[in-house]
Amino acid sequence: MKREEVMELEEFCKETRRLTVRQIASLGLGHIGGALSMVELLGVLYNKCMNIDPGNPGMKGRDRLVLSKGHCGPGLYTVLAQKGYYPIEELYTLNKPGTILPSHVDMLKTPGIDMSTGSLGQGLSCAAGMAKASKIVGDGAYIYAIVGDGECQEGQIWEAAMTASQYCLDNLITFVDINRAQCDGWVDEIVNMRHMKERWESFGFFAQEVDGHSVEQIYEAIERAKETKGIPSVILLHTVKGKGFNTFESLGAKCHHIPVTREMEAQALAELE
Ligand SMILES: Cc1ncc(C[n+]2csc(CCOP(=O)(O)OP(=O)(O)O)c2C)c(N)n1
Ligand SMILES: [Mg+2]
Repeated sequence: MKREEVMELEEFCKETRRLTVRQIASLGLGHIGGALSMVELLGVLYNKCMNIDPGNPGMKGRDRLVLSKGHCGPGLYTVLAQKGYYPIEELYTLNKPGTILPSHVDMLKTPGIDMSTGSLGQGLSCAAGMAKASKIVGDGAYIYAIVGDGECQEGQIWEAAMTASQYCLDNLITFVDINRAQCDGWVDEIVNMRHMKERWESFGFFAQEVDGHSVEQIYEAIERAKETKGIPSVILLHTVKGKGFNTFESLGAKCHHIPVTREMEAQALAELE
């Protein structure tokens, strides 16, 4: 990737972070930690990888993203607004009566959302089904799925992995956001998910590990995944919950679903100036 492209993407991500904080502060609370840890991934997907048309969200043969960790919807809503699926102002209606942006993603409410999620563990099965369907119709689409590291404690993730492997779904690219924290603490201390690469490999995946805040590393890993034929891919992203703001990063494992007051918003945004 050229230096200018990297800088452009990093600028896009900075704006995603600003708008995500503003959005969640407009409601007063939300899942900010896991929304901010996946910003670079979304920036790369929506600017460099996905075959989509914001003017025609239902375009036939489009690539699809399943945000299996559906509680992080606000991060994705920001990127969809930046890409023109709806006006930026919509972000400030987050989870309010009549909104098109509920706290967890809903394909019946939001243009650009292709699967409703929120009950952890289920999204990867949906994505595997979509990837199989795409193979049947032969539309050449890629299906991307984002799962949390805590979410990987759900047995259904591994059922989906077995299915993806069985059906040789090389058009399915799964990302695990390894921000090391879940709802109530550190993943390692609750049910550890160590040896993640080996686990996915043993389920028949091509597994890669990258710095989840490096747009270059993410892009290159996606390119390698696309070149790998006959088996599904997983990209393990090492990330930080609340990334980008000391106000949130410093909360450590407590940076999950938290109050975001106007004072916290001002403090955080001042950090990005
Ligand atoms: C089946 C299910 N059980 C519990 C929850 C409540 N819950 C919401 S977020 C969360 C923690 C998720 O942690 P992780 O997957 O690591 O996501 P991230 O750190 O990226 O926010 C839990 C337990 C849920 N949404 N679904
Ligand atoms: Mg996590």
